[in-house]
This record gives sequence, C-alpha cells and structure tokens, in this order.
Amino acid sequence: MTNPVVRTEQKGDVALIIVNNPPVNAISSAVRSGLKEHVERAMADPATKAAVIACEGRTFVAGADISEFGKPPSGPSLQDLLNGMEAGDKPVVAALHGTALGGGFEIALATHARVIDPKGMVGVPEVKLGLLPGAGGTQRIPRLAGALVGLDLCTSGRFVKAKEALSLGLVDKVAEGDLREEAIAYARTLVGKPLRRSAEQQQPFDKAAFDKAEADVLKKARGAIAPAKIAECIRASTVGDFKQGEAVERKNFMELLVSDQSKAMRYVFFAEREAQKTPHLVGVEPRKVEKVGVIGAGTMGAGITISLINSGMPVTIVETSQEALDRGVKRMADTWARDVKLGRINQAVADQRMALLKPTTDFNSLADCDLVIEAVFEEMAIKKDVFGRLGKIAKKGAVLASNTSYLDINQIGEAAGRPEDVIGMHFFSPANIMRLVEVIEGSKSAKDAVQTGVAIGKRMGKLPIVMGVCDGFVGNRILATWRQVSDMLVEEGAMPKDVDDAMEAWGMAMGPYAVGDLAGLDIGMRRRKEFAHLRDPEKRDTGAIADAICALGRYGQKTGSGYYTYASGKREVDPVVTQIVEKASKDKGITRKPVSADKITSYIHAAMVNEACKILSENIVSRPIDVDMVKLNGYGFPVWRGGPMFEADRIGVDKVLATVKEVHKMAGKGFEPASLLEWMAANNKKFADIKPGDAKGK
Ligand code: 3H9
Repeated sequence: MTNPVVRTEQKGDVALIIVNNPPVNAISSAVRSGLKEHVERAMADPATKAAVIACEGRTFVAGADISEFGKPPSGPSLQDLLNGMEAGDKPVVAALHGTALGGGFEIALATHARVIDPKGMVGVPEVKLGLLPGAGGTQRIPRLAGALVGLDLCTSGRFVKAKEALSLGLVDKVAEGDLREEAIAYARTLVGKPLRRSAEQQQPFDKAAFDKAEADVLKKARGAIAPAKIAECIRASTVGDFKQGEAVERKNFMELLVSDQSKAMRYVFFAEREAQKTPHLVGVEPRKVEKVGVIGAGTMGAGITISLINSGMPVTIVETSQEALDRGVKRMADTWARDVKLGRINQAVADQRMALLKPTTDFNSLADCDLVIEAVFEEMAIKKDVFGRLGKIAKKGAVLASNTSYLDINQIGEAAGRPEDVIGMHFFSPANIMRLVEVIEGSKSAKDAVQTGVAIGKRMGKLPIVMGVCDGFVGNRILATWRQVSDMLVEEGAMPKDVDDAMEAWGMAMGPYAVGDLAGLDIGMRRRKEFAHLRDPEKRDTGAIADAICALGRYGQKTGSGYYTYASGKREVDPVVTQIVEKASKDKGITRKPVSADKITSYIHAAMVNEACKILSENIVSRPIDVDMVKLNGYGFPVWRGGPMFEADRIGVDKVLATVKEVHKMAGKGFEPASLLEWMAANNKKFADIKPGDAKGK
C-alpha cells in the first residue's frame, strides 16, 4: 500500500524522499512508517547512491504530532528509525525550510548532513511542552555543537536562524539557490566517503562552565521539572557513549510524558490556538487597518506604539503638550537604540521604525486613522472627553479602542456617539513585551470592530482574548479577588513576605505584594479613595494596611519602599511594615495565627477559580480556556499548571469547592461559592467539559 504522507521522487541516483502532512508535517504514525519504508527502500535499491529528505508545504517537519501523546503508541519508533538511518552506508541529507523543530530537527540531526534555506530555522522547543527532545536530540546536539549550546537550545526551546545554525555546526550549508537541488548535489558529494554520523562526534567539555550554566537554568525554571531532566541528559552526553546517553534521554522523556506538567503544557499549546477562534466571531471579517493612531505617549501609549510599529504599522501619536510628546518619543527611540545595541535589529531597521512614527500635538491628525487606541489617564471623565472629541473627528468606520483596564466600555462608547465603533484593547505593561491583550466587546460594539481588535492584536504578535464588559474585565477582576484574599490572610497572621514566598514557590512569577510594589501602590490607593462611597459596608474591608503604607509616602519600588524596602537594592522585609500589619490585625480584634504556605496557595487559587466561575456564568467569556490564557499571559501564572481552571480540574472541582467554602467563611460577603462551581461539583463536571455557552446563567 502506498503511504499517504511520504513519497519518493527519483532524481537520477538520488532518492528525494518527500513528507507531505499538512499543516506542519508533524510526525504522525503514518509519517514514521512512511519514512521508514522509503528510507529502507532507498538503502536497498542498487541504483540509488544517496537520499535527501525534504518536505512539502510551509515547513520541514515541525515535530512529533503533539495530539498523539498520551495515546497508545503505534507504528515504528522514531528513535529506531533514526538510528537505523544514521547507521546506513548511503548518505542521507536533510533539506530544511520553514521551522525544523523538535522531532523534525532530530530527523535532520540523524541524517549525515543538513542543508538549510536561508530563511529556515531549527530548534528543539519540547521544553515548552514540559518535555525534552526524545529522539536523540539531547545527545546529538551536544556532539555537534557542544554541551553548553545543547543546554541552551534544549532548555530555552529558542529558534535558531540559518546563519547561526551554520556557525554553531548544527547545519552544514545554507542554500544559495534551489534548496532541494543543492541538497541533492550535497548528497552526491558524500557518496563513497566516510559518513559523518552525529552520534559519533565528540566535543570538548568545560565542566565548570556547564555547572554554572546549569545552575542558572535551574534558577530560572520556577518549578518546571523539564529543565533539570534536560540538563541530566546533556551531562550524560558528555560522559558515556551514545547508547548510554540515549537510555538516559529515553527514561527522562517517558517520565516527563506522563507528568502533570507536560499534560498542562500540551493543553496550553492547543488552548492558545483555540482561544483565538472566538466562537461568535468565526467568519466575521475585520475592518481594513493601514494607519493607526495612539492617544497618549506615556508608558502605555509608547509601549503600544512600539509594538504596532515593530509589526510594520505607521502610527500617529498624539499628546496634549510638546514636552510630554518629546518624552514619549525619546522613550521609543531609546528602546530601538537598545535593540540595536543588543544586536536584535540593525540601525537601518531602527531608522525605518522611527520613520513610521508621526508625533503630533494636533488631535485632528487622527482623522485619517483606521484604528485609534486611547491610552490616557485611567479616569472616566477624561476618557469620556477624549472619546467625545474622537467620535466627531475620526473617519467613518474607524475603530476606536480604549486601553482602559477597568472602566465601562459601554459608557465610553456612548460618549463617542458611535458605540458600534468602540471596543476595549487592554494591553499589559510593558506593552511592547507582554503578550496578552484583552479585547473588550461592548454591548453595542459591532462584531467586525471587535474582530479588528483581534486581528491587530495578532498582527502585533500578541494573544488577543475577547470578553464582555465588567469591572476589571477577566484579568484584573480575578486579580482583585486574589489581592483581597491575600490581604485577609495577612490580617489573619501571614506576613506579606509569607504570601509572596508561598505564591512564588507555587510557580507564580511574583507574589501579590512584590507585584504591588512594582506596579505602584498609589494607583490602588487612588481607586480606593475614588470609589469609597460605593463600598459595601457589609463586605470585609482590606484596605487598611495598604493605606497605612501609602500614608508614609511608600508607593513601592519607585519611591524606594512599599510593602518592602529596596534601600539595599534588593527586596527586603521592613520592620515598619511588620508593625503596620500587626496593628491592623489588632485594630480588627484578630488574634494572629501562623498561616501555612499550603493554605495561602490553596485559598488564593480557589478564590481565583470561584471568581472565574462567576465570570463564566455572566458570559463575560464563554470558555474556561479564555480565563487560563489571560492568567498565563498577563499575570505570571505558571504555564506548567496550565492555568487556574486546568489546575482546578487536576485538583478536583469538589475539592476546590470545599476550599472556596473555607475562603467564604474567612472572607464573608462577595466570596460566596459560585453557583456554577456548585453545579459542576454536584454533576461531576470538569472545566474541560464546559463548552461555549454551557456556563451561561449557571
Ligand atoms: C516532539 O517533537 C517530541 C520529540 O522530541 C520526541 C519524539 C519521540 N503536532 O502554530 P500554528 C498544529 S514534541 C500537532 O497555528 P504557525 C496547530 O495546532 C513537538 N499539531 O502555525 C495548528 O492547528 P489548528 C516539538 C501541530 O505557522 C496548526 O498546526 N515541536 C503541531 O503559527 C498550525 O499551527 C513543537 O513543539 C504538532 N507538533 O506556527 C512545535 N504543530 O490550525 C510546535 C502545529 O487546528 N509548533 N500543529 O489550530 C509550533 O511551534 C508552531 O505550530 C509552528 C508553526 C512554528 C510550527
């Protein structure tokens, strides 16, 4: 039977073996059988002197088929196939284009030479799936490029461009013309010569440098287990022979494959892609955007502008004063200058970027923009004024977006006088780095306006998640909950450092108080003052500690102190804060008791899930994956836990509900168990079972 995804085209004495398994030529069981069959046939055919492996479509093989992990194995194993090919006596050459990744790059490493398209890239991103290169990659890369390069590539998962791959010894030639023809010609030059087998190479090993690099990697791992397993494999590659190293790799790969961490990260891989297909927007075309306007050249406005320009869009940026405008322009110019200095871009690219920037103090210059993003001060009166003016001057059909992080898009839309054109695009600071953008759909926003926000977010290389209007939207609404629970735990007996340490050990990038100090405590203080009249007196008020800290002018890192002191350049506990905390407990009549790290993390996680359930019932978003993607990409949630909802499934919905009930006892009004969570526990449902629309009204 002919294999459906692999075929051979005979090119004289060279067999050109072609894989065609769209969209990314992932190594399914059919690809493995096909490759085995065609390589063996080429090896057995007396008229064939060499073989080339190439791929159809947009890329060389981009890795093992992730959707097959966790299912019973079928077909030949990739390792056996590759070892057999490498041991053969006829040269096999890989012709690489697109992204040769993971098992795909491992196929190439087991051939006898690699020719790459100049735009091609190679890499082993398995670590991002909580895995390691499991088909010889951890053994062949160090043998070709050294243990340090092996450790770097396998623990970062970074993509290596053709030129660098050549300089590292990972490929043998960068094609100058037709990739396949050059690979065939290269294969012919190897006929009859001793074959260079990656598995047989050796590189000098600098143990001290490796120890240091490994320590750095493990420090950055933040609870992820794959990096340590990878380091063990790379180390093994430097001591024993290939077979011994391969055995360590196999054992570690199998352990990771069944780990909760890898399951979570594989879920994230598919959820990220799924999340970008908002169910009610499927088939809706975005509006055309060629020119973008940004209002406000502060930190957010400048960050958004950098990101827009980096993706090739011309931007008109407006400020009220020349001075503020100059400051913003300088911030952007400095960012691009730093990119040049770090070798990320060259001067010509930096110049092109500056040329795409049109700074002005003339608000009317926004009249010809297809999309305008407002990033002014977070106050409703100011936003309404800006949108009132914008609604009048912006051209017909222009999309008007607010970068508000809390405020009601519906009110802003009415102020513009054209709510159908108004959406929210909530970016995260620093906006040129952070991947998340919450795209807010007002009750009157036109679908194609919302889809435009999504399309522009994607063009900026971001992850846009569409959601409805509520205070703080998905991300900050859940953040507010976990801040409140943290504050209550501090009043009950924990110190801010206990909470931060527990959350960081749990995998969060930063604990709530470290984040508060970084973001600035004055923003929260102002919000508490502004909305004091709306506060429900029956709800437990947790503002006393933060207010007392702010009253001392301690606004966080920018003032040298906040929850911590930064006087020594490091985050350190300050006895002043300890006193404030103890006084706050006393004032409330609370006898402080020790709070365990387990209680801190389980309470905070359960409270997040509970609030997310309320968000789902209100149909602010319709899928648990939306919540997970927001927390992972904007709030430093550990990717190896998959997100709060995936983690809840792992723990068990009934157990999470039991913790929510304990939190409710401590926290009182506002923390009642969500009816959705109770319904799920009663009906034995997991978040993975909740499809769009299932949670609405529950
Ligand atoms: C591995 O290799 C283990 C070995 O070491 C050991 C073996 C023993 N499998 O991202 P896109 C789908 S682990 C299955 O939107 P792009 C993807 O879901 C693997 N499906 O395109 C999407 O489907 P849909 C190591 C895959 O152009 C569609 O293809 N390799 C796989 O933005 C298009 O994907 C990796 O981790 C896969 N491996 O980016 C590489 N890859 O249309 C993972 C993609 O239904 N892949 N799909 O939503 C990537 O990084 C990107 O997909 C790539 C293309 C850069 C290739």
